[in-house]
Amino acid sequence: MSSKREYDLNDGTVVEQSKPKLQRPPMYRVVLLNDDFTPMDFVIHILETFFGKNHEQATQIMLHVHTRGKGVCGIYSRDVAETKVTQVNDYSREYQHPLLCTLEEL
Ligand code: TYC
Repeated sequence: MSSKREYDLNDGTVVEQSKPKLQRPPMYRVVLLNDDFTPMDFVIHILETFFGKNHEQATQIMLHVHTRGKGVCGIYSRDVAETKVTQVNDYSREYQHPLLCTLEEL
């Protein structure tokens, strides 16, 4: 008996093809965390500058983080997500704000 992936070499030897085992690369949520000190306008500026949000979207995300504790800025490949996290945290520190940005695997 030989299935789609099996080939009989006619001497009883059965060769089985391995199944293709491709996986999509994991994606990551870039998340902002709330704190009591970073000004709301600064968070909105971050969302506009680093995440391409318009003013209305940025305001909504900022308010979501402010009331719920954290919120998603965007979903990216690992490389892009890590770069955004580093850029946002470096930029916040440059302006002496404690704002924290982090990533979560989906
Ligand atoms: N909670 C901050 C304030 O009241 C605003 C804020 C929003 C800070 C979102 C961080 O990720 C944040 N000024």
